[in-house]
Amino acid sequence: MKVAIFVALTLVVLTSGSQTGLRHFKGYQVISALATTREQLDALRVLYFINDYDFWTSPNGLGATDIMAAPELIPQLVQLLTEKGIEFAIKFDDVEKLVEDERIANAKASIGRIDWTSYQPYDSIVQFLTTINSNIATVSVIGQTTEGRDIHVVKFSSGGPPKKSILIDSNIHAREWIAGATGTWIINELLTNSANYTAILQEVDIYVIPMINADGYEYTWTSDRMWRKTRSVNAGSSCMGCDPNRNFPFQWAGESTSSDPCTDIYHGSAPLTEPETQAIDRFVRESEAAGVEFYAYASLHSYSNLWLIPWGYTTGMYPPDFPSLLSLGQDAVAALQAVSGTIYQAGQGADILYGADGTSYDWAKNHGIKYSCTIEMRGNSFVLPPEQIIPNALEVWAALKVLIQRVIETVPVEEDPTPVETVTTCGGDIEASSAAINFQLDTDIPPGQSCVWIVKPNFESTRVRLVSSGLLAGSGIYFTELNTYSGTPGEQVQIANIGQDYTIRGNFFLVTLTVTVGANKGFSLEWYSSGLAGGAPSFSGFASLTTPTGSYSYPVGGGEYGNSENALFIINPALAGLMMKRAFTALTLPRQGTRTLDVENDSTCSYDAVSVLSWQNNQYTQITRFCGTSLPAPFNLPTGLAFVTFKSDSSVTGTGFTFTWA
Ligand code: 0X9
Ligand code: ZN
Repeated sequence: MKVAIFVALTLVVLTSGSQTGLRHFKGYQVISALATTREQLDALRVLYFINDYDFWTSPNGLGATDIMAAPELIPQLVQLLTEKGIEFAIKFDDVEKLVEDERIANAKASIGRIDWTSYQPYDSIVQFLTTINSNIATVSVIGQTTEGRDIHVVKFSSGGPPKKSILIDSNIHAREWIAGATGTWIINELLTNSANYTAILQEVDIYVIPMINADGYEYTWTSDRMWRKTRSVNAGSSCMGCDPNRNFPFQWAGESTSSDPCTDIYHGSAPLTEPETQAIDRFVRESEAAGVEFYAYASLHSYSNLWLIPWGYTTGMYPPDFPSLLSLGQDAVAALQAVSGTIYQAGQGADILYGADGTSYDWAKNHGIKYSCTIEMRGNSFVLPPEQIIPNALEVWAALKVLIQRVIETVPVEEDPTPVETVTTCGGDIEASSAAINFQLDTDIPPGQSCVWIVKPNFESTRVRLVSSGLLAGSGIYFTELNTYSGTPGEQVQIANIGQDYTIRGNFFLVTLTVTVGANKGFSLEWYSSGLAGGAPSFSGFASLTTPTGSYSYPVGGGEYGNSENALFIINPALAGLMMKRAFTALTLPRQGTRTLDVENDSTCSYDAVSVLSWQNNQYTQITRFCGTSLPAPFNLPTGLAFVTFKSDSSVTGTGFTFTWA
């Protein structure tokens, strides 16, 4: 009896906030607000940037957003939601209880003896790492946090020269405790069941950084359970910390992050201001300098049950190999679900969650790490009951094993020794690992002529070489990468010098020949793809429009267009014959029969959009982009060569559009 009382008293001391300076959440609520219109979403975004509330999830697309509000701010939040007609539900009516329950559960568990039935403070994690003694694991320190805590990496390798490598990190965000617990669980799994991983470790090296934001994490234990950022000091502000997942140097400081140090999405005064983000950046670069090639990067976060794929900085933008990343994500979440039925969704980060600039996974992808992802693990809050640590780890590990397997299967391919296909026509659709374009080698090409070839190489890196050319100055051949998901042109290279190698990355190119004045003759060029498999680009609609005047309607045959469409229509009348072409005078979108312009409307056309890109000054320039139901005024396509792209997002459709040219 006495013993029981003693235990109870100890618990009170351990869990009493006032004794330890812990932030209280008495009366704090988490309100889940459902934006069903763009106007409602905009109202939530205004709140998001004001910083009165702690947005546990950010408002971006339509759907639910979790907002934590202090008791005194709840009435005005409720009033605003009601005024805007935003449906809401109280998800947690007392955050204090949520946090307190977790503290009690953890206090019962044996701090210091890490067994994944409780969460562990930083020191306990370090203790676990320092006891590692294994011939497949090496622990090293990759940097120190602002407050001087070591950031560790554990390398798993069967030895020998560097193998294809996978990097997993945890707890970029302090309050996402399940991340660090999963990171250490993975380390323990690889150590204690090493026999199961012998074959894997013959093929790859695995690096795990189990705790990046150690200062923030420690702070969540000692002071504020809902702390997200680092603990750096911001000059000129009393607010501390930077969101490390907005501090990476790709798309840094865009519109979905904040320059206010007091917000939870503060991007820092410059990219990589934080020692924690520097540590990752430096670790990757130094490893690469030592011969390591990272094929995958997985950043563990919580919550929402999502497998996020780049790009995350904005909706509708996709890396060229997005199809292969998406198919991996879908396979990974299927394997995850098979473990105990937990349902995850895989998709582009901004499309399925919200836009976030300067994130680690976008940075990693842009740096060249093929399979880069962010995993938002289980739960409906940052407080996941400790008895779910192991079930969560088991399913996430199943997903990560799919990732590892994909890396094992991902083998760079060498170039073909000679082109496997030869094309001699003005324009064409060339889907091959290599090809030669031999166009009018000995015959004149009339001034004004243009040709567009669609090139789909099967591998991600394409080397182009001009073998011979009779083109005069002013005429040119250009390889323009075109992103099949966003319909936007990427990198463009002019192939001008005979014998020079030009290397360009992507899965889909428009190859454009423009001939201006004089007696041009044709050319011969070859291109070879190599490296990693590209992932087949696909269009939901495609047309090559070569008549001097015409009209084209989409969807062909009427009805509504679908969700997630990406269509491409090339307007190049010169394809019809080798004659001087009339310049376009107008491209209009008239009503045709019962069809009007009808594309989901929003002020920036970021959901569904028709874009027109005209070839001028030797590049494809977007000259208009529209949505809604108001027809744009007619416009000129000065060179007579253009393309129209159409894309739709994952909800709301319309009856499409018609355009004419003359
Ligand atoms: O906002 C973040 O940094 C991540 N979510 S979290 O709740 N763990 O903070 C998500 C970043 C992933 N990318 C995109 N959402 N685009
Ligand atoms: Zn996070």
